[in-house]
Amino acid sequence: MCMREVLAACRVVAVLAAFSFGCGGRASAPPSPVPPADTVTASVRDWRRGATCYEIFVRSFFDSDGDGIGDLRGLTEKLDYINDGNASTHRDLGAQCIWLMPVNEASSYHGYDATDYYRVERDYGTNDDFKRLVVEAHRRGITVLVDMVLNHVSSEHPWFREALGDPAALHRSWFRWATSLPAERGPWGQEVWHRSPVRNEYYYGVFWHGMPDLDYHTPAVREEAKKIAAFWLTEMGVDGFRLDAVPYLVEEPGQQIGTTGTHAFLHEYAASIRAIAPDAFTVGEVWDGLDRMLPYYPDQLESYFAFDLSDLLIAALRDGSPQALLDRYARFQQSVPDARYSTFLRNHDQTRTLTALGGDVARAKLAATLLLTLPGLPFVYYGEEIGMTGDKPDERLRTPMQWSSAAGAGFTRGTPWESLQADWATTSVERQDRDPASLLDLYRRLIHLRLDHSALGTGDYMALRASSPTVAAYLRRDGDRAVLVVANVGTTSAMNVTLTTPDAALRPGRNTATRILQPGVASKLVIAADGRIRGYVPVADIAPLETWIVELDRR
Ligand SMILES: [Ca+2]
Ligand SMILES: [Ca+2]
Ligand SMILES: [Ca+2]
Repeated sequence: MCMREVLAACRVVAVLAAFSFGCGGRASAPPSPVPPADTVTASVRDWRRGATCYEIFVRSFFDSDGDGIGDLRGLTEKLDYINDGNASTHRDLGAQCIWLMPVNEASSYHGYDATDYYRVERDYGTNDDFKRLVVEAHRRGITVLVDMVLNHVSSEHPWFREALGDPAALHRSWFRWATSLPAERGPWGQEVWHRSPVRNEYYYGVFWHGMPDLDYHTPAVREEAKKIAAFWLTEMGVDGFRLDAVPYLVEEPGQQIGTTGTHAFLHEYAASIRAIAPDAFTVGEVWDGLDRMLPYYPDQLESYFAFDLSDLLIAALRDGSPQALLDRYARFQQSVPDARYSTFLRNHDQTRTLTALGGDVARAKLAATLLLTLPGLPFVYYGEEIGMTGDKPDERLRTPMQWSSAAGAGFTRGTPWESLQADWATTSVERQDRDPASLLDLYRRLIHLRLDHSALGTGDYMALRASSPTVAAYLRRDGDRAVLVVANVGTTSAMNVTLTTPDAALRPGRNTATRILQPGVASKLVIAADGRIRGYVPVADIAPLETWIVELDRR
């Protein structure tokens, strides 16, 4: 999907015009009555505790048969790279879950335009290949999420072909039609009513003419969406879904984004999933700021991606200024029920992290360190862990995984479906695998650290005031356990930086401060009777882009 361009356009409009008609829309209140907020079951919480997820584009991950296209058997072969299922080994990435971009049969290479929701994309293999992948993932403790695109189908989908050809067709009411061209434009000013190629009429498609929107006012469409979810949960064995473009699901007169109808449908859809699979996890794409995300809680999907935090994290590294990032995390923690938000650096619609950071690996390391020590459920986009690069167009954000310096980057023994990035021979898993200074090694250590330290995995969050504007400092606390992170996002050393909390942070007493990612100790931290941290200097000199992650231990 090309969501990025449209939303980028939206933001420009909003900023330039200083008002936001249409763009982003006015978020409606969630439907009432509201059932109990806590719909997350204990076992769902279990796999999420300290977990990191890994986003995969199957077409680009690993090709098992030499046709140049990544496939499900290839992904199954590479599962040990993601997680080998053995808690005592740390040479795997350690991810506890995978999100697969669409795997259903579709028109386009990316899969966001389904032609058959009940069949795996034939380039990727068969339904049985998918079931074997799920069995092998589960054997390793990996939760499997698949992308689910409900807003629209491909214009090649049989439902739409039939409805287009015959006004009396069974699926006619599954789409929206008009006999004359409506004046209505889309949320970012685009054409949304498209001329039928077969008769004098128009149909609605918010993204483009090749993706007609389904009409969720039609009860049979809502039932079909639930049936598709049931199929993937019970027949195919998945553990949940990443839901594409959820704000656009249900149109109402004069309103296309975040409508009351959309919230009502998400509520109905999530309830139907819970009835089938109480532990299923759902994470939605609401590409907007925190305030526009909040109406999607507490009783719709479990989680949503925090685009705000992603943008602010990249900006903090670019600008050498972390304050806005730290403040926004605090707002997320305060506003989102039970920390039900998902974090990431970049996804398949965005310039890759290393490219966004000007190719500076030290900055990419610090970005990973912040992402994986801050709260939320973090997602890592495949290849990010080795510093793969890529910029628009979309295909270049989704290039084949660079496994080795062998021909085809070890991705295929044939010709890759999309050409490799120019640095494929030097930036690879093989090159970084045994290098303790590599980005890959850092990702592995951080992901395992998050799993092993409950303060990082599930602890609360408190930002500290630092005397230097380039230093990010925060506490993660879980009961008596506490981890302090101090990072210099600037390009010069931060000398004798003092840290302070406005409120009580820890129990009174003396704490040792031991570094947990590298060897080393920071100064002792003495907490006075009021529990505040005052003028604490953990270390005399924090180098540019250096982080101190220290475990505080009360003695
Ligand atoms: Ca293949
Ligand atoms: Ca392992
Ligand atoms: Ca729609």
